[in-house]
Amino acid sequence: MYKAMTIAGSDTSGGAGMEADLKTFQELGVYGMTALTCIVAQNPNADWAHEIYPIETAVIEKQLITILQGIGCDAMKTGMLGSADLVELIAATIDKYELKNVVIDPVMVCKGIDTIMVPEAAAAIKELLVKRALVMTPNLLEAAYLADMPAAITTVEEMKQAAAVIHDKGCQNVILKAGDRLPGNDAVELVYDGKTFTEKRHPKIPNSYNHGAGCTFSAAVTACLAKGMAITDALETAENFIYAALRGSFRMNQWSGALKHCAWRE
Ligand code: PXL
Repeated sequence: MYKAMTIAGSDTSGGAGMEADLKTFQELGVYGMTALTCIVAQNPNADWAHEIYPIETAVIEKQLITILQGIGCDAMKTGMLGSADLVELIAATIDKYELKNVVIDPVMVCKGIDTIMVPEAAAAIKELLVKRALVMTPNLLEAAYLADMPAAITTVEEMKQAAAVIHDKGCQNVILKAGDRLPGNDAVELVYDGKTFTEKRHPKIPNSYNHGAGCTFSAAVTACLAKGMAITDALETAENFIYAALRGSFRMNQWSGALKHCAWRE
């Protein structure tokens, strides 16, 4: 049995965070384990405001020991990391256990809010996790931050510039997700492995809900790496998985919808 670990927050609504990661691991036939970093509750009496309740770093360390010392894993990913302390712990853990299949989803922003949520954690990710990542999956905002670009990324050319800088900082494979944020009919992903820029395009899916799409995509890459797939094959599978989940996405309530994680089987 191949095993994957996610270090992520709980999205109580079930669409993103460790819930998305576990569903994705399960769908792809990989045994999932979690080190929980925070609990996010959505408030239906306050317009679905996301309330974040962090878990103490010492408790996260205990969970990492359970998984890594007690069991072992074939690949890992990170999601919502709320403090610089936690990022430092994760960097030290990657080194201590010599983890190789490391997928860093640099969750820094939440939908609708285009500012970095916890600046100290984001700075620590830039300093400590970029260079330890086999794969990183930033969105446009996160990529601009990680690449020290002064303005928002609005073109594929700027995506390439950002990917090159993030690669120079040590991340071996950068997957920059524009999602539906660039103009035009296509959702674009740019992959850079230090040699070649590969632009991947899929038609935007009208009326889909993409809450949790970033978590799900990076979890699918992680599951595929855990199974020993090469990076290019892992990306291909993750793309098929996420686009099926988006096509099957459904409305949860007036604020949000969710992906259909089992759609790829249909
Ligand atoms: O999609 C980003 C994200 C990651 N992790 C958790 C979340 C969210 C967004 O809501 O709740 C736990």
